[in-house]
Amino acid sequence: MSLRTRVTELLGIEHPIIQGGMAWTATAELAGAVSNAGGLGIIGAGHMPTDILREEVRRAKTITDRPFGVNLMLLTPHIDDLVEMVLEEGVPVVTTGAGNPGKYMNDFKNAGIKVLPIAPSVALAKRLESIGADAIIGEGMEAGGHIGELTTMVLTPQLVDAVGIPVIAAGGIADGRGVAAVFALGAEGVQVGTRFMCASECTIHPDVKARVLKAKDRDTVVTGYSTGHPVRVIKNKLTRILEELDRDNKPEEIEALGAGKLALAMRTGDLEMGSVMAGQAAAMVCRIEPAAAIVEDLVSGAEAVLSRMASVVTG
Ligand code: TUI
Repeated sequence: MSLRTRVTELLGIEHPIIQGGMAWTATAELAGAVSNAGGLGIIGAGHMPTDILREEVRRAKTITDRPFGVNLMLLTPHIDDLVEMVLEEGVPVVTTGAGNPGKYMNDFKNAGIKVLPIAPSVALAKRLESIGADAIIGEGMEAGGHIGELTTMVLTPQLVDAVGIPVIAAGGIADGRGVAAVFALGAEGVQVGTRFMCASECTIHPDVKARVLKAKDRDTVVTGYSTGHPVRVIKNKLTRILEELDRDNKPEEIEALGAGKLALAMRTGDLEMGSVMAGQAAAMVCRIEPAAAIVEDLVSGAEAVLSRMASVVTG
């Protein structure tokens, strides 16, 4: 059995499982391993310098012959250079986050790149469909990192009703039950981030993996509402300081204090003053295992739930 949808068809992949393009976390090793396992691996660009991202893209090409993608974080100041590099390197798929990729859409389409923007709302998804997006990634606020306002449970069916292109659900999905649940809502694919943080091939600091494994249901918090770019992270000393600044409505100080803190967490393993971005599903991640085992578990778990549900229907 396998899960075949318009998303597997569109992307030329075996399973409709897309790995979230997490900045400072999703490097060529992880993306290549997910693509080799039949999903779609994504390299997270974040604020990465253009030449370093180019090296990541080239390394991914040596790890996998299968399609992979790059996530472009549209708030980064040198985004135009990153886009140009992605066009030059012939990256097959681009996902975008933290903004509207409209300005680049024609260039992506002319280069034959499949474009999967992340949208946290219906209005933005409709606009993106009208300018040529190939699918929409609807990300609920259960997700880690920069988030919108709506939950996956209410965002997904509204997106499915609003657009004709496939919807990929993201936020709070960490096992086959989550995959089956969003398929029930009409999604044709999933994007999973947090669980892939604990893939063996993920190159983040081992202390961060250990922290995710230890996470309980209420261990994440959203900070930075006053900046207009709220982010979900695991609670620590940094988030306690940020919450106070949020209460005092000091967005500039939050931006200043937040700079460089994601790398501090993911690369240095600073769990107290680093920004340990992870979704609510961190509490559901229980082991470190190869990316291929994660893809297999998501798919076989979803298949088991979906066939069990079909057998409940009688008459
Ligand atoms: O982008 C993400 N998650 C991220 S980006 C990131 S790096 C960062 N660090 C500090 C501040 C901000 C970012 C860490 N995690 N997810 C996708 C996502 N996109 N979530 C929300 C959005 C979004 C928000 C507004 C997409 C479009 C949008 O459009 C506004 C507009 O222009 O209409």
